[in-house]
Amino acid sequence: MSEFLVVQIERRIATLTLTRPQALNALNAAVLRGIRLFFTAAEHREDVGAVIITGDGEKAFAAGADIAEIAACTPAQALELARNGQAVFGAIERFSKPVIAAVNGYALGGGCELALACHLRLASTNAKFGLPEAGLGLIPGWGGTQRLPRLVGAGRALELILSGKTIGAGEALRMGLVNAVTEPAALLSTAREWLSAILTKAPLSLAGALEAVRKGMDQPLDQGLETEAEVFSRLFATEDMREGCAAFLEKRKAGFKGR
Ligand code: CO8
Repeated sequence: MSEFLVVQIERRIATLTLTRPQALNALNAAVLRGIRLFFTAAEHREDVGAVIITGDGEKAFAAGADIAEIAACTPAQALELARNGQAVFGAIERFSKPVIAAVNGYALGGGCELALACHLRLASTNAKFGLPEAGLGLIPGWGGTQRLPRLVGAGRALELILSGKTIGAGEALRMGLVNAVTEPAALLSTAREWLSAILTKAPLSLAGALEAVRKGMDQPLDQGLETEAEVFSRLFATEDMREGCAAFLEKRKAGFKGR
């Protein structure tokens, strides 16, 4: 997959760890390729029901795109790099199973954009977020100018993008950039607890909810409601919907099969 990624799968939760700590897990072409390969394969793997993305070491989730790799790019090469990274992060966003970023340190530039492409974000108390690209003569190029305003509003997004400042986990929580903050030692166990609870739900409901929210974010309200109705009605053709409702009525635990 990539020499800079490690995957562990336990009880249907895959943990994808960026392992380039000597460069603070900076995202070079090999790392991006590995992430793309992982998500392409994991979409069809029955032993993967959800994913955690985290960084090796105590210092960084990912300190951004590899600056050494992008520094010499021409505009045409930069366009290709931007589109490639956007496609990889888009594959995470469109993944049909829940993905949590477990942010264990610096999440800067492309690292912050990687976290933004995940469905949920959990930060340790030592996490630091920022989009410092303007200080490099750049702007965010892997979705930061689009996903951050959708998540926290244009004003707060521009505050981070224009200033390039780094914020801590507490401020990230207050502005809605992350879902929750934990002690560093509890980061992965908390992410696993969240996902274990989520994985008790019907898999097609999880996929449908991810689809409806993702599509609806880019649609006017009336179209978003149509998307919701379409996904909602589609679930009535599933065995799991019959099972879930029957289990409730029979006062027993549902046994979902993902169909
Ligand atoms: N790229 C390459 N190497 C990096 C990066 C990076 N983004 N970040 C850190 N490193 C390397 C350092 O060069 C250093 O290597 P070495 O030991 O060989 O000198 C090692 O990691 C450790 O880093 P520091 O010594 O700098 O560690 P500090 O604790 O002093 O500082 C910081 C930590 C504050 C995180 C600091 O490393 C830093 O500022 N890093 C860069 C952060 C940044 O600017 N990120 C944004 C990059 S641009 C981007 O992400 C654009 C995304 C869109 C791309 C679109 C395609 C064109």
